[in-house]
Amino acid sequence: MTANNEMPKDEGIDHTLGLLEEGYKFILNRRRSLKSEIFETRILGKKAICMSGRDATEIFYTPDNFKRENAAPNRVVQSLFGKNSVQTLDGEEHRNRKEMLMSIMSDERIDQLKEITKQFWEKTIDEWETKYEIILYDEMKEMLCKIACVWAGVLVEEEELRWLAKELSEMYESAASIGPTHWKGRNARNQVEKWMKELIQKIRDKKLIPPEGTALHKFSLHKDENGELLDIETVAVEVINIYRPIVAISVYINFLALAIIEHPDEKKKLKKADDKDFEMFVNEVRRFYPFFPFVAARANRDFTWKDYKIKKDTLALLDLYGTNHDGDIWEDPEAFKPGRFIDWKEDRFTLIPQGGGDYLSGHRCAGEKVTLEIMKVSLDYLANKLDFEVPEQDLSFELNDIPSIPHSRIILRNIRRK
Ligand code: HEM
Ligand code: MYR
Repeated sequence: MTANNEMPKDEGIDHTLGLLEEGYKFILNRRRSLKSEIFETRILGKKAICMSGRDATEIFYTPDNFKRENAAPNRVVQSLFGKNSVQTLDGEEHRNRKEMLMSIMSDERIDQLKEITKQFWEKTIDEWETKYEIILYDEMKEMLCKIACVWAGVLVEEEELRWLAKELSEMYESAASIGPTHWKGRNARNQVEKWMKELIQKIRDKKLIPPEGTALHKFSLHKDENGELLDIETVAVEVINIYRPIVAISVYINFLALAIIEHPDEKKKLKKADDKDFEMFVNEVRRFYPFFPFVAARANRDFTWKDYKIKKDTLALLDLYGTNHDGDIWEDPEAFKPGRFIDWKEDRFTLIPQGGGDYLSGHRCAGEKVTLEIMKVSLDYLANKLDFEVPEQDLSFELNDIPSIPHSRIILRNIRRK
């Protein structure tokens, strides 16, 4: 083979419709039919290469191979990420911004977050015990929004909190939608950014002083690579980058509940679980269930991979869902088996529901530890500390709905502490 090999092609004029129809399996289906971990396609009228699997993930996250400038679709920037957000930065600017984000992720701050999460679970259960039934997804969005507010450093009134939880969830629920749903997300971003900017202005004017070490405190005072304070809009975008995804953990908590409902044998094993057992279960939920489908970047230079030439600026989509379901990496990938992680040698390029590569310096999710810890605490409550009934409902979820959430949002009835 020479480096001039022609890359396998997804024939046809445009495959946006295919993406809408096949959702999370769009890349995986083509990887299988074209028998290649890399292929070319056309989406939204543009040429893109799709990459999947462990080697692809390593290439994608090797520093300087890919850049984020001009990579994410505008609709995703306008709803999910925010303008000039860390997700869209490269080089020194990214390094400085990422350092700011990671400065609130110390072990001590994560331990505080675990404590806050436990306190809110206890409070929320008190409320649930007075109710006939609850919709878990809706309850979790509000509980996680409260947790985010306390952890990030600013308390808000109950009514405002309900509003905030709704707007933040619309941002991630609408990111991949078209039409009115998508506009809901853009509108939500505009509203929350406005609200957040007022809060940050008060902090800068010393009318409000959030506790030291919190996101609001640190980000409001952070200096960029030129030694300047960030503009208020950018601070708002990055604080929202903490609040919004914490609320989004509600989707994973729905999948945790679904997993224990559908796998009672696995639930039983959690009775005497230690941290490692909880982590294995949580990792299998993050591997198995769909959430973030793929990430986008552009080639930062001309290079050759697997004998295919990739030209500078080519748009590339890395398949997160497909890599998590890759039979070359995972034995029996379509089975839900937390036990597969018992001897797992941690690999930054295989379990990639929240991106791959280096946690501190690359674009990998800044909130992966936050997600793991909130999920572990929540799993202990759902599996071990509560009794509930699961009334008849539609627990199914769609692989062509991005993000996918079980249809019933999970209704639990007669909840009692054990
Ligand atoms: C980036 C997924 C939770 C903050 C990402 C990326 C993914 C992801 C796929 C992109 C990786 C890349 O661009 O290569 C998720 C999922 C979550 C979650 C599925 C589950 C709810 C969180 C939480 C936080 C957070 C809880 C904050 C507390 C971020 C930030 C980035 C990011 C700031 C941008 C990192 C960068 O570009 O350097 N996440 N995430 N995420 N996530 Fe998360
Ligand atoms: C977050 O709020 O950052 C975490 C969860 C987001 C899930 C969003 C799912 C839709 C993303 C579509 C992205 C396409 C990227 C090119």
